[in-house]
Amino acid sequence: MPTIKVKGMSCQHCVGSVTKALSEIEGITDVQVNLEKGEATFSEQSPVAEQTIKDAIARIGFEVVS
Ligand SMILES: [Cu+2]
Repeated sequence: MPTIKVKGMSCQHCVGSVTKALSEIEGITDVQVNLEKGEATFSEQSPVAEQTIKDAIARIGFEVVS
């Protein structure tokens, strides 16, 4: 499963926002966000461009760091 590092999450509300933003991307399912690690993992049902993920996260005020 792909794992991304998300910068800026501080509480369960942030986790909810990131989970929702990722889940809404076409092709992404099974999103799991770990607040302590600052990580999100997910399944890709179809290939998703890295930029699409970065944009979705940036739109809600967080940053994907790699
Ligand atoms: Cu928060």
